[in-house]
Amino acid sequence: MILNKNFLDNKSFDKKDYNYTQDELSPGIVHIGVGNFHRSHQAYLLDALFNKRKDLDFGIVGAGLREYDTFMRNDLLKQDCLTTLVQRDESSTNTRILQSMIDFIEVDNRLLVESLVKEDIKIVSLTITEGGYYIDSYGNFNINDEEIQADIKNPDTPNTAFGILIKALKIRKENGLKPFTLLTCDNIAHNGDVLRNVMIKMSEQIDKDLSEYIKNNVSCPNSMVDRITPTATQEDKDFIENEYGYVDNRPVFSEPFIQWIIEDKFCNGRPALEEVGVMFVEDIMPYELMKIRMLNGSHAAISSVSALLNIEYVHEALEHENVKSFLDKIINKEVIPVLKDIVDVNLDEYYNTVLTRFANPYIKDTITRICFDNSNKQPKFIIDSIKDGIKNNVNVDGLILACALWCRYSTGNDENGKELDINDGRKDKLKELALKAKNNPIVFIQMEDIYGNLSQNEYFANTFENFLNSIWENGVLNTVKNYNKS
Ligand code: CS2
Repeated sequence: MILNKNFLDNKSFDKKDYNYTQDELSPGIVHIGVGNFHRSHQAYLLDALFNKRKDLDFGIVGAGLREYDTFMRNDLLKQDCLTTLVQRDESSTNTRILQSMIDFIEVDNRLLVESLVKEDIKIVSLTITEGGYYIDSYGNFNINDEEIQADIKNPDTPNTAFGILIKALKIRKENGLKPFTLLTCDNIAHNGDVLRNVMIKMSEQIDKDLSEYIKNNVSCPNSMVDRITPTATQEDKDFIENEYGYVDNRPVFSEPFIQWIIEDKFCNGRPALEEVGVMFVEDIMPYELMKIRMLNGSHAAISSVSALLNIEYVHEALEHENVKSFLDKIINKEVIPVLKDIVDVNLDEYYNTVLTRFANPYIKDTITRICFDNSNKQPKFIIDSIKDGIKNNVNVDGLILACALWCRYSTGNDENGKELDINDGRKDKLKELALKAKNNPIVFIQMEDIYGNLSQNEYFANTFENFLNSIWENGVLNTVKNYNKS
């Protein structure tokens, strides 16, 4: 039996814990990019709020633009848009059926625009990945990108998320409706400002008045989102079937930890998420820097070395003495010193929490997941820390070693010749350059779209070269050990 609306007939679930039904919700949020993270995070928190019988007019409608979204939509519609969320650590397994999503728009750009112009939609939230914002390595919007240009030339038949949002805002304006808030939930520093900039720059090329209107009326709050959410495995699906007797084709397994901090700028109302622990602040910058550089930065720092050492899970990476020391040294000596004057939080404590979360073996977070799309993650999670470290005269050798390890990883094979499962849109280019870099290291860091002009920095270029040479001559483990000892 597939999960469905009558799930409360299942004896495993207690009616007392479910204080609302999907039928009581009405659509208020369209979410673009319904993956695991959206469901473990935003959908979970809204479910908690609805369960307090608050703001039932903020039901989530799922949406997407890619083929992946069609599969997700088909699966979710078969189970009435419900999601089983299992939160796990060593002391607890907490299962809840989330009902906060009530529909999923067909993956068709025209239909998406139609949904976005409905008066009830007050917020459009997005998880479209770090690479989805067309920003270059200098942090600028790449307006010359082909897809963006195509939407600028044909604004009535847009294909990018931003073209679609601009068209919808235009129609709302013409129809005298309030605009929606654009709430990005991607791990990018100043994510709201980045999105706002894309919307303004792109609409300027389409319709100047509309662009002014967007600038003055649409809010794009910055936010910091956090919950580690690996992809569920077949074993996880089996767990649900064996434990509860139904099939969820899209269950979500996450850690118990959750955090969402948002700037309180909503142009068309918002749900009272503070009632379920969301923090609303005036300035998000310190929190996002802390999270992106320390948590995502830690993932990015250990990703390639762990893959090269044949480590399967994040918790196992932390059990590996040399990987753990490598990470400790990077965070304590290279990342925290740059952040400590900016962030008014105890960063040592924060790092300890990160380590405890990474050590959770019950969520089985894979090294493959944290290696995914590294070419979009390295710039935001590692290279920004390098640039700031250099500016502040902080030694960033370990972060540069992480770059050299990523270069070695990008060759596609480990030291035993085993093929690495590289999942990156730029995989072929990376491989070509990584192989060339064996004899000529600089070619890898000359990838301007990733490293900006860092290759012209003598310290960066020399250190990268020395580490890469050492990796090829002395091996991955010895190079890391030498850095740890230095
Ligand atoms: C991870 C994130 O993608 C990654 O490499 O660092 O997915 C991380 O697990 C989340 O941002 C946690 O909030």
